[in-house]
Amino acid sequence: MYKIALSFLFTAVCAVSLFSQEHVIDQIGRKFVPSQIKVKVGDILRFTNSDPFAHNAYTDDVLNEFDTGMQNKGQSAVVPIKAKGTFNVNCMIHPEMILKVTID
Ligand SMILES: [Cu+2]
Repeated sequence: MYKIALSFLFTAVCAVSLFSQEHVIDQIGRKFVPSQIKVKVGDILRFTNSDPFAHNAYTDDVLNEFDTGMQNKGQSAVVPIKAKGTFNVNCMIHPEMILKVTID
């Protein structure tokens, strides 16, 4: 029974990883790194903060709207990609921070 459960879990993990990919975007030196990214619907963006001060990531895009809230050093936030298109992500604390996301 244990082996069956384990193989089911393994299959489920493989299936998810086939269809959904996680993309890590670091917030470091008051920049999103990388500053441009190409993703697919169903993928996940993980925003990490390597700076010693707070950041935020948000977009006003109608179809993919999100706001990670305040992220302190070392914190990360996960955001799902819901629809095709292109949009910019900004940090409300540092308006010069821009990430361009292209979804196909
Ligand atoms: Cu910032």
